[in-house]
Amino acid sequence: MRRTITTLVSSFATVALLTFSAIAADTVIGDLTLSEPVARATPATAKVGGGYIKITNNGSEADRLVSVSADFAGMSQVHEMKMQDDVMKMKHLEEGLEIPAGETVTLKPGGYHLMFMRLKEPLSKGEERKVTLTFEKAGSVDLTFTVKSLAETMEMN
Ligand SMILES: [Cu+2]
Repeated sequence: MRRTITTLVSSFATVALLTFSAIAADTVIGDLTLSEPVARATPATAKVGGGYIKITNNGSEADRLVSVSADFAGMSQVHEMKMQDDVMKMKHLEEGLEIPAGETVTLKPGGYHLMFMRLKEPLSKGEERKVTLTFEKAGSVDLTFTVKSLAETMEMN
């Protein structure tokens, strides 16, 4: 009898742990799995900020991240950053960002990213901010982005 109770208690503890870790769990929408949504903290006077996320397409057809919106920014876009004539340049991906079937596309510093423009207020470390991503096939999804410091976001890979 005592053994049964112990087993019960430990399985309750396991459930509690799983529930707790689910707070930062991946978001699944259609064939896509979205993980580690992070926004970069901004200085008080900054007018732009960046957002990063991992998008995995588990389906058999490509999808496309077509738009992003956030109520803390006047305008949000999907950007690509790359070297052009020895200069790092940012480009608005007007036709969106393709997420090929069976692949993971990572938005991170120095590459693809979400650009929050005309910021209405600074983004501060530790905050959680709602951002909506819209995909051509999977549709729209609201995500909670955790705001991290510049140094923390530079360590992402
Ligand atoms: Cu940008």
